[in-house]
Amino acid sequence: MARKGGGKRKGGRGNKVRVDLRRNKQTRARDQNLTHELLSDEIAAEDAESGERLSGKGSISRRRTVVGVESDGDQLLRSIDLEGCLEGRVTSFIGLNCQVQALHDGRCYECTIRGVLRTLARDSRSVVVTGDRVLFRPAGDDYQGVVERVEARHGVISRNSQGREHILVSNIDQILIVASAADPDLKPNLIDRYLVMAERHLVDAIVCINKADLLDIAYLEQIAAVYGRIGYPVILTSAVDGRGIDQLRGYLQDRQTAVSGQSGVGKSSLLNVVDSKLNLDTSDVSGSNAKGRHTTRRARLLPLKNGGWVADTPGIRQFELWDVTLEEVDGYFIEFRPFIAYCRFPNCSHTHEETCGVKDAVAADLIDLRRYDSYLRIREENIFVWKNPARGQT
Ligand SMILES: Nc1nc2c(ncn2[C@@H]2O[C@H](COP(=O)(O)OP(=O)(O)OP(=O)(O)O)[C@@H](O)[C@H]2O)c(=O)[nH]1
Ligand SMILES: [Mg+2]
Ligand SMILES: [Zn+2]
Repeated sequence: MARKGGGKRKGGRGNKVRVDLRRNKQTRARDQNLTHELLSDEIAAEDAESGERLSGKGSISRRRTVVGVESDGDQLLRSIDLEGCLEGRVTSFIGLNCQVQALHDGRCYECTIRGVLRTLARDSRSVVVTGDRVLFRPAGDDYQGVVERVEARHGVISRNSQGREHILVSNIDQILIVASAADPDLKPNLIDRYLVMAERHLVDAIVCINKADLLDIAYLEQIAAVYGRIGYPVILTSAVDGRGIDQLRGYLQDRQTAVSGQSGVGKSSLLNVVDSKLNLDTSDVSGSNAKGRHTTRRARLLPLKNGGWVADTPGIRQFELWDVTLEEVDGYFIEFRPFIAYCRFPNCSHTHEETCGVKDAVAADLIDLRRYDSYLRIREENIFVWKNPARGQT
């Protein structure tokens, strides 16, 4: 299906980054290769002359401008001597350490991250994230290691966190957007934001309205029908009475799923019912404002007994979209797409213009009025925060 927006990011090669280079006390060939690959020829040549190498260890010795260290997908991908490295998947990440599961035998390693990866990353929060595929070098006898390379990411769940991209999880096929019928209240606009993000990253989305035991089912079915008509799978679930759980299990089987939504909607509770082995922490929503307690603190990738992986993610307070330009938003409301062709102006914002296919479709009840309102809100609320310097947006 043709998509408006959502194209490749600009930038990548040729970006200049000011970094701290570290003096290396080791002289292994690997580091020489790494230096050569990571830096421009000019700097590599200088390093070779001066006999300096790059390493994650040692004290900071100087600052240099590094050229071309980023590739599409925000990854640092340069070949290094990979002898002795193993392939793995990051199952959780905390501070500067991560847990990596080796692909070949499923063993878990506690890994640090090669210093140069940290140094060159635009945002230290995203050097390595849960779900990443990595090459790591085992070290010591105790299942420890060092992440040497992070493979290109696809299917990320990310948000804007104080002007930076916060990637919650990577390399997923689909997102389960969990909302709750009550406690906390159902917020369809939040579902719509997640859907925009899913469309932006070409990730499949399933809408899950949990705590269906707490509210009139007819009302919930109405909301669910809106998403169903657009083409998104929708499930009404309850971790308490078990409704919808078999269906949910079916959706999760053999897929890589990020489970996201506000704190307290029951993400961890649902996963515990889907697979009792997971045994995730849950806790009551607090007080009269029915806010979640942020029980899940970090994204963790968990294998399901029937096949597939889920990433239980922490509930987030505020979900601001990252790297979605104003002009792209309509393309991410997928039911708008057929009607955009009838707008008079190619850059129609579907707000004030007179001849507008989208507004006509809303008037004719072909587009749900609440979804259209959501579109307007997302445009208005985020008009000042959608900035990705790499894409040259203002
Ligand atoms: N009535 C009802 N309560 C539920 C249901 N699912 C979860 N709860 C309750 O909702 C509260 C929050 O559940 P959690 O599973 O911790 O929510 P979460 O989405 O993982 O929250 P964070 O980890 O903070 O993001 C707990 O008290 C659960 O018992 C449900 O289907 N019905
Ligand atoms: Mg949780
Ligand atoms: Zn229009």
